[in-house]
Amino acid sequence: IPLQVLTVPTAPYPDQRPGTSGLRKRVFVFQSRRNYLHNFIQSIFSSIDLRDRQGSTVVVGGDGRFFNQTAIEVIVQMAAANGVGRLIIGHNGIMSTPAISCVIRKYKAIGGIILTASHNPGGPDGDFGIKFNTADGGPAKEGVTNKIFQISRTMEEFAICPRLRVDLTTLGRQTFDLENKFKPFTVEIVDSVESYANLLRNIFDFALLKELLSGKNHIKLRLDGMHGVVGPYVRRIMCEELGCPANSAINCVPMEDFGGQHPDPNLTYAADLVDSMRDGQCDFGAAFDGDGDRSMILGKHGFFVTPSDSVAVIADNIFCIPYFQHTGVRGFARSMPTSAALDRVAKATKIELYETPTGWKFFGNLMDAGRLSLCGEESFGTGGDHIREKDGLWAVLAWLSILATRRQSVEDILKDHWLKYGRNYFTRYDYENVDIDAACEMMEDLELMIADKAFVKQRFAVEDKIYQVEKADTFEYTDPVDSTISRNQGLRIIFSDGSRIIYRLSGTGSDGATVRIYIDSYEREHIFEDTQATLAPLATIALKISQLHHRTGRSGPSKRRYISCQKLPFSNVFLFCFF
Ligand code: VG1
Ligand code: CO
Repeated sequence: IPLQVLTVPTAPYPDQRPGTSGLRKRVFVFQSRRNYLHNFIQSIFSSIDLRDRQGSTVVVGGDGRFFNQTAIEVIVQMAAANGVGRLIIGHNGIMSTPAISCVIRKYKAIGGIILTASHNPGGPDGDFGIKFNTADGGPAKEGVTNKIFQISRTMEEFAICPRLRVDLTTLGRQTFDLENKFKPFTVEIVDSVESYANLLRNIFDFALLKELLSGKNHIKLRLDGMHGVVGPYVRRIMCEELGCPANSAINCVPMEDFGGQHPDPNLTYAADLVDSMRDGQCDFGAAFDGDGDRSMILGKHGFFVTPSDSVAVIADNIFCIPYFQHTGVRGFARSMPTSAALDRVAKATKIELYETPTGWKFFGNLMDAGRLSLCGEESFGTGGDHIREKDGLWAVLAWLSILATRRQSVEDILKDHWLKYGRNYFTRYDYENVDIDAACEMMEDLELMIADKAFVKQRFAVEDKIYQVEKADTFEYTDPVDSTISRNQGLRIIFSDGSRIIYRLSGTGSDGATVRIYIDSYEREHIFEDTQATLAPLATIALKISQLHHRTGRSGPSKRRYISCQKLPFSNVFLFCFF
């Protein structure tokens, strides 16, 4: 008997506006508010023109966090009822964000739904999230997310096929007959690791990497999956295919609550990896976030590579990656708060550099227009134009390709880079879960303050240093391809020596507000100093002019972790470990 398609009445919610990357809320919001999930999924489908949706292919997968499975069951029922012809779903409902981007492109899908709150904690008390990616494989652009939000605010009904049940555990095709439909609805459960591995095989020289990782003078790796989605990818690609021993992959079993941790690969939340690298047994380390699109790169003894430096080093050594030997290099890009290390490489190599707002969605147009090959964000996202998402494992293989070609350590490569270009010191302070009104007021007051003409040329003296404001503004971006303007993308104060203080409110939190302060400065000569000490005067200024502590009642950034400097062999490991 054909399955029944129902139209169910519902009431709209006012708060389903997608943030920097999708809708993120506490799990209990999805569980306790009637049809909260259904409403948002219907908004996604309704945002797609019926002609495009009818008979189309859509990809679905998630990072395996709590509620992943429940959400997929609903999405399958709603996709069928909304005219989608074929769903491609990751085995057991699991697929990393970069793999989904790859699969959308491979199957020419009209888009994909990614169930993840990325680096936010999971489990029944954690966060759940839904991202929508479009046909190019990238996060939906603002035009689309605004449309989804508008629809969600007036939602009156949704369509669903309530009796449709899909088996996520068996690879292969399942078909379903629906009432009043000529063609059956198809679900294909795919092994996304294979599609993704195939993509990487065509980008990197796997024979060279295999020699580096398991040949005669092989190096030793430690890869921390942080119980996120990347585990199966690490095991298959790094261990089975490239020959890393099984014990080099740690925390590589995906868990619904990420083992109770933040699956956020930075010095704070991946501190265990950094600690375990201290003994010098391993030459290279990496940690990944929940959905596998970010990674942190470490050298021997836990030598830390900032993401801003990481993308610059990859840019400077880009021809160690065979893919770029074929495609050539079209352009580089970084998000505004990311340090200008990449700019120096772009200038030296005479390659165009774009500065975009925070969020991967801003890179897509440039890539589609053939103007961008490599880009990165300070938040541990790095990637190329092979897909339209940042890609944690890709970044690891990019670094390993450089190591294999140059036969140098991570530390030597980075130090050489600083010697060649000078060094951009960078740090970020996160104040999580602060009062929304206090945060907004602070931003508004700051905006007024820096908009005042008298602010420019103002001088700040801290200890023996004097900083003079050269420029201060609210970052605004005009997309070079379609001229879309994105306003309010963070407040910038730029000093005459090029140092910067940036204030932004995060768009990925689920509770209260998160204030981010980004600080960076450039040094041509003093390149082996301690980051926090070097940036301390600017940090003092940043806190003073915003009165952040006073306004939020905080005495320091979230999850401050003190590491005694003496214990650390390297000067770029910070006093305070935010990252
Ligand atoms: C954060 C990062 C941003 C990143 C975004 C999504 O956004 O700062 O660089 O693109 O997360 O990453 P925000 O608005 O909180 O600063 V992911 O890996 O969470 O999808
Ligand atoms: Co992520």
